[in-house]
Amino acid sequence: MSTDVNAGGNAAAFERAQRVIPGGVNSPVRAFRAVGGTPRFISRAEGAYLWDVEGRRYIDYIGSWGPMILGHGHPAVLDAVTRAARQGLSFGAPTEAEAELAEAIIERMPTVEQVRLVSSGTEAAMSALRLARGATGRPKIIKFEGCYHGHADALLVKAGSGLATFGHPTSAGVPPEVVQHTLVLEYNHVAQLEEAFAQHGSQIACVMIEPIAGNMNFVRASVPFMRRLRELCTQHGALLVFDEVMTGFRVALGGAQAVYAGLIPGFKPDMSVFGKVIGGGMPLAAFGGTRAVMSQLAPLGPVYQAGTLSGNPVATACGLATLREIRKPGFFEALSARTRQLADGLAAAGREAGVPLATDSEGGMFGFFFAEALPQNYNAVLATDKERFNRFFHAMLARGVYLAPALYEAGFVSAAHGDAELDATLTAAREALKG
Ligand code: KE4
Repeated sequence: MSTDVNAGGNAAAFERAQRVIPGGVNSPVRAFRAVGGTPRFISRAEGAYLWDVEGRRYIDYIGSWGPMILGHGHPAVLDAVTRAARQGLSFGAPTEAEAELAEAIIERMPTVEQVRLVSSGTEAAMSALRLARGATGRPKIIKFEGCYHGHADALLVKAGSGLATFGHPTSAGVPPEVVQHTLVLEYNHVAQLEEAFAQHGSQIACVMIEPIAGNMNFVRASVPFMRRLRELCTQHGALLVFDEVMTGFRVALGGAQAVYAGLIPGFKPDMSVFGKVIGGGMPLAAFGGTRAVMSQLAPLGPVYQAGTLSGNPVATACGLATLREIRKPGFFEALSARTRQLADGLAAAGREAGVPLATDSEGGMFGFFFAEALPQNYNAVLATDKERFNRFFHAMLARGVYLAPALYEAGFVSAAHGDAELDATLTAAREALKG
């Protein structure tokens, strides 16, 4: 069996993969089904760049969907990972590095007193959900249309038929009774929040939210909405769970909760979910909260949660090396400025071309929509020009710029993206928008 997939390029690699892996991918978004065409099979990455198996180079704005905030192959990260690997890949026993990483997370997230390390954002969100239910003794949860918290059954839910009715599964294989306690509301809709708490307040264990929704491309929770959400959770004894898998250590060193604490005096979530950046590209995520809530977890308390590779020493070393770099003075200021420069440059290119193009960014995360204004909820995102997005995606890919292959995904800039990469990106965008 040939192992040299370079011979036939991306198409041959895709053909081969589809024979042995469903859809040829290990995560659906990678298959390019939202934008069409053949996915690029990556052979290597360095700095701000990816190379595919045909040797084509791309400026990378996916960054593994967020983790690669330093860029690919940062020397300090590679050194830490190599050294850790030589000490041992996995022990199934505690290591000091896990406490060090927990300390590093807590140091930057003052609302978090303790964290549990796991291996994926799905696992972290699922565990946070179980913990919220266990800590409150309540069954019901609220999530929002357009927010994604991984693929745990209870979170694969779309809005019910009427206001404040319970959700329906978004996936086959999820029995309706599994999601009967999941209420799905419209993002940024204060009246629906009021109604849901009025009807179910004493039964609601938690509200889980992406504070800046990167799974709707880039939609911010409004300040009035977030303020009211905090008030209602406090009033009814529900836990406010910030899913910061994407925004944590990405939109600011202190995550989106730092952004909202700057906008709403005294604001803080009750629990937080992290991933992506804290693993630096390796399988590592976490969930955390107050000591009182976290102490409900096994082995201390009645809420069970476990994992063979949780806190894996190599992944932990990768995450620690990454966090050491991003907390250096000036790191986030430079990354934020660079990302804002990109977002503003894309908007300017839209204006020059006479194309409605709304953009936004926070820290090292950005989004853009072919629309006159930034959408405020999922339905508004659906109403943006998807066909134009897909044409733009392919026009940019052909010019060596790799954007997220789906309208509903955010983009990510790394510290390795410099003037040359931004200039090339904006030149490509001006050309692509003429099409
Ligand atoms: P993972 O299980 O994929 O590590 O994390 C799930 C998750 C949880 N919460 C948020 C806010 C997330 O964005 C994610 C995963 N993000 C997607 C990108 N939209 C990962 C890419 C993929 O599914 O392949």
